Amino acid sequence: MSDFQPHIMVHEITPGDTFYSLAKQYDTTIEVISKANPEVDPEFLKVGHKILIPLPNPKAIANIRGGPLRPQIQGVVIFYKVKSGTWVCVEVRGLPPYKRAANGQSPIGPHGFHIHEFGSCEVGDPENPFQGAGGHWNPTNQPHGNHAGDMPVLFSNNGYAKMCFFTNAFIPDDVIGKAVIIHQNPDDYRSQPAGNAGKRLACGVITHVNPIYVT
Ligand SMILES: [Cu+2]
Repeated sequence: MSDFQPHIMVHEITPGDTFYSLAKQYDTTIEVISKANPEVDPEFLKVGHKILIPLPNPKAIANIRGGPLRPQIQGVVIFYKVKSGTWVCVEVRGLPPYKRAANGQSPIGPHGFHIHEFGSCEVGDPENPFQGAGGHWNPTNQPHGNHAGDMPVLFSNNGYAKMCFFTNAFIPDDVIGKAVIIHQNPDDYRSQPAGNAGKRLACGVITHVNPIYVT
């Protein structure tokens, strides 16, 4: 169901860059970078020029499954190690239809989307599922809006959402064994401690990607 591969990032050459140093930074190989940039002479990299870096295999993955409030949800979140951080891609289907705010209730969608501190997707209370995932992953004791686990809201297109974004708040290894949660309501990025994002619709535990299974 996923068409994540291949992903390509654009890198602007800075002083001191070599194909070797870029390969290390992006966790890829000199050969991969050379192939993607056949017109570039690695002996004469020009500062400010842009080259293409095919992303390496993902380092971590979370398979997302809907809970009792929205069992239709399924999807995947993939974490790539890139220079100075992580490139996070998500693809999800089965999100509920948008509902505008009314009678003091928050709208349904766009959907709060976070990394929570515990890698548990046990349903628990079906009226208030996935509480076992705990609160937002917040290793540096920041206010909500700046938690390492705070991510952009998911916008649904008739139930389908797809996005990628960069964060320097963590590398993929940091989030292994934690959980991704999709909420019913938008994250306002200011209410404490969780952005008033409401109930937990879906959950996925983040695990290592075994390189054997990825080509
Ligand atoms: Cu959350």
